[in-house]
Amino acid sequence: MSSTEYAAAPAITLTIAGSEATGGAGAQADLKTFQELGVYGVIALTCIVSFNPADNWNHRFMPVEPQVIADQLEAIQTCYAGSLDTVKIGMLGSPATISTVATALGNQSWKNVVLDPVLICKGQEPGHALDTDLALKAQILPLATFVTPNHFEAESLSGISINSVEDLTEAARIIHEISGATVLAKGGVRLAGENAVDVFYDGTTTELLSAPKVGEVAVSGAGCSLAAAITAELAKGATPLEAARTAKAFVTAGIKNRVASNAPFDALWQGGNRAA
Ligand code: PXL
Repeated sequence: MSSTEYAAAPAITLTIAGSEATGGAGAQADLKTFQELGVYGVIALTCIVSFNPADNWNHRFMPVEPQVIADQLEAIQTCYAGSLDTVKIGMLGSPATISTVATALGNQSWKNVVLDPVLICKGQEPGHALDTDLALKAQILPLATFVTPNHFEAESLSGISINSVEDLTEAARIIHEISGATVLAKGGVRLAGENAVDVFYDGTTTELLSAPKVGEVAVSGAGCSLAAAITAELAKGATPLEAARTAKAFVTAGIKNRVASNAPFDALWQGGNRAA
């Protein structure tokens, strides 16, 4: 089914993610992407991020109590037992949240577990971020069927430094070996050249997904929307490679039609395809 056709009974698609108040990233981006692509989105909220305009737009980070995260997931998983088999995981933000989410994920079987391995939130205390990285790698990465690291996350997960598409391809291979998951490693604007290049690797197929860069400045919500679009397409039955291609086109259209704000970065518009 193409992304513009809507099923009579939409696929239920869960995101476990944080709120980013200005609407560019996080659960807001996920839900808008799900709606655009014709799946029924539900959210378990893990944290609330508020940019601080008075402090260089750093993130103020407020975790949701682990019990409240567990409660949300209990409600969702009970409501949709038997019909929910696709989940996207975004920002978790703390080791306690990661344990709670890992436990809830273990309570049922899943067809698609799409992990956007959000490792660093600007303004978080670095020691705390390291604990979070280790917990994510130990407890969530092994559950993932599809993982979408950006340049920084791909370096962290693979342990190699990435300065070229060849390096990014090697990192995608290493992350696949570690996790068993299909990998879409994103070069975005971080690698030199005219194109934003992402590398797809599923253990057999390597494919470069390339689109002309739209400026040289990263846009808020691109990573979240890409992973959410992959999630929506997988929920509708696309293959991982088809899902990655559709998601890349969705994000490219969203960046072309981005929303300006007074923050130093624009926000991706999930309705970008409608303007095309
Ligand atoms: O882009 C990563 C991201 C994910 N989730 C939340 C965020 C951000 C970045 O701002 O705030 C909640």
